[in-house]
Amino acid sequence: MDYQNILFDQADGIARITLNRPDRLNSFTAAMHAELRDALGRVGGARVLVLTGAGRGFCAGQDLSDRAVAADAQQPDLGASIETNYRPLVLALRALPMPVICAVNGVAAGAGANIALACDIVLAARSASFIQAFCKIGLVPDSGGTYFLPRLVGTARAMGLALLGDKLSAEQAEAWGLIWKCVDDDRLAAETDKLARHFAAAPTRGLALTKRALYAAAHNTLEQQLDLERDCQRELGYSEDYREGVAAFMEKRAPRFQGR
Ligand code: T3D
Repeated sequence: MDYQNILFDQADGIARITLNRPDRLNSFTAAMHAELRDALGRVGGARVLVLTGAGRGFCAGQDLSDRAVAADAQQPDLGASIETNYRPLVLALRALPMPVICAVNGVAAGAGANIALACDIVLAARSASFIQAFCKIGLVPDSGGTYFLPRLVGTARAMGLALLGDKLSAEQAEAWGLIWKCVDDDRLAAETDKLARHFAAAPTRGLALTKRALYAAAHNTLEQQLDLERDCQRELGYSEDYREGVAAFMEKRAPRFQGR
């Protein structure tokens, strides 16, 4: 598939997807969703995925010019749009068997904010911001917003963000625990690359199961979680990376993980 709305490349174990409609703050169209789905289907061989945006914004959510209709015209079925596009995107990001870094280079609004929160590690430029813009147009937070927000920042802050739709600065997002880290704008690319290279040389299967176990904790009992940890450890105990990690420790050298 030729990409018109995203950029995609993959090298040295690092896959990168850049939302690429900068004149519309990388807002989502059906075509961009289709390209994203295609690209996410191609990252299987990578050991880390980086998602970012081109230009001054990360993503302004749904392209609203696709939604403006005359007063007497039939309104679009937004449920169908969620079912076809946003829901599969969030689930695909969470299910990927490698860390997903979101480098939030500018404003992340509406579904753009929540797609960022669906990623495993969010780095944001200091000038970036997060806006639950849905309430301003009569919608609910989607793309997992009602799931991620209370879990990440608690109900009181989630309510304020979702009901008011105020701009949350990257610094405040870090202070509240909404994101991993806020970095100076001119450091975002370098910090993202450093993290991506770290993950590309890490024990990928261990990280994949760590991600799965931490997300499962949102709905599991302690007993279920202990069982899951046992099962993960059993599987990883037979991995080449575990053997290499222990050998490197004993030999007092840096490990060479192959992601197997
Ligand atoms: O519909 C469904 O399928 C259901 C799912 C919905 C999911 C959603 O995401 S709903 C929420 C949709 N998003 C929004 O409501 C956010 C709309 N955008 C904004 O509020 C502001 O643009 C921002 C706060 C994000 C940034 O503000 P600012 O002042 O930095 O930039 P700007 O001037 O508003 O935007 C720059 C250009 O991008 C501008 O175009 P122009 O005037 O230069 O020709 C603006 O119209 C365009 N743009 C920004 N966001 C969108 C957009 N165009 C279409 N759709 C957008 N979402």
